[in-house]
Amino acid sequence: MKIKAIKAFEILDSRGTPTIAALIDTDDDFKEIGFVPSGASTGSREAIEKRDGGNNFDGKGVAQVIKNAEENLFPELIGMKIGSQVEFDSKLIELDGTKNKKNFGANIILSLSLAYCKLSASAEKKPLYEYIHNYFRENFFSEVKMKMPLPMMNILNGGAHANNQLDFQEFMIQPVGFSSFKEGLICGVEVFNFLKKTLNKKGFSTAVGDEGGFAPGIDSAEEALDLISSSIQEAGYEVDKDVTFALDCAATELLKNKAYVFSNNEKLSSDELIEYLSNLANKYPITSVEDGLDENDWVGWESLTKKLGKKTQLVGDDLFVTNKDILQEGIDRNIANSVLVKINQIGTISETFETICLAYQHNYKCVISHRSGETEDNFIADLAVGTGAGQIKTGAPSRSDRTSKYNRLLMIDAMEDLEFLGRQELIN
Ligand code: 2PG
Ligand code: MG
Repeated sequence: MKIKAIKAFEILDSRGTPTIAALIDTDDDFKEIGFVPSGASTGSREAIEKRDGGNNFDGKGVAQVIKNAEENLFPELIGMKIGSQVEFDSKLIELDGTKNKKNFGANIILSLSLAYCKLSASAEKKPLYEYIHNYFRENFFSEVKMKMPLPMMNILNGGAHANNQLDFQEFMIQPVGFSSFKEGLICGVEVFNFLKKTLNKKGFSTAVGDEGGFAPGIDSAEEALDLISSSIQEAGYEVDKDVTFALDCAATELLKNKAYVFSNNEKLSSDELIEYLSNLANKYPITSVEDGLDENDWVGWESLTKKLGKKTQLVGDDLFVTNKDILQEGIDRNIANSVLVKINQIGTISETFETICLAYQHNYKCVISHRSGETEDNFIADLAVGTGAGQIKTGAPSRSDRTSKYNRLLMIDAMEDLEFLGRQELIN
């Protein structure tokens, strides 16, 4: 099977911001589309998301990005064989010719890489997760097993994703005490629904933020965690035994002039923020902390990892930006113990595989993640299952951009007899 034609479209993400979908057509008439997500709190070393500037869509249009690729990139890809992701992605990287994909843009490149991966699965007449699994096992990490991921459900939103005073970006729950994905998800959904009731009763808004979680007008992490704790209990579950907490502090967004600045004007040094996080993790069953410190505060990250890394999953998002070279530096310096995996941070599926593989080789956990600006594409559900990552972060069970991933996982779970490890996926 070979590439016959490529067409790309300027479409909208879940925030109404333009993004790209690319359709690859083959000489066997198989066609697949890849849709590209987009972040709000981005790491500075992410691959470049290219935009047109100018007046349309407040400068965020991608029509020119597409036009440039139609003229200078697509013709080079016609006739390429389907089935070798590494070969295809290497060609994209070579044609772009820059380290961070700023020539054509990581957004157009990823749309092609995604569509190509889906086509390879179609060509083999395999479900996408199974194709990914086989390819990843044969070309990257042979010991991997397919499994259902433990969800990290972002049910209370703050930071850059909501219009409230809550400084940390994501207050997530992990249904750790269940023996199947479905039971875990049901628990998460029930807690989400009880949180709505709790917020209603207390007179808070139940409007939702970018990732489908509620965005009440509260301003402290403790208040957020207390509200979620009571919702867990009211839903009939036990805090810690059934459900634990995961935070994304997105601390890069908080750093101003060398201090972490909170909405109450409190300014914390790196050591003080580590102390605060450590106290929070003693008070509440927090099993995972993402971006607890700024992406450049590597000295701080060393102390944070020493202090919390034995008992808490410490996830690098802005810190590692799904880049294997940066992850390698982190591994060398004993920083964090887990990596957030976002396909558009690096821009191709093969490079995503490389990063996951490196993490596995060094015993770092992987959390497959959405972006705050998403589409209906549910590729990351298959990616999580196929690479056996063990965890997925894809928002609240609300808004179709988020539920499309959970729904895909529910279908995979119903079709396959895959293991689900719950708490065992986390450190200790
Ligand atoms: C994050 C993500 C996804 P964004 O920080 O982890 O939740 O947000 O896509 O805005 O970077
Ligand atoms: Mg993050």
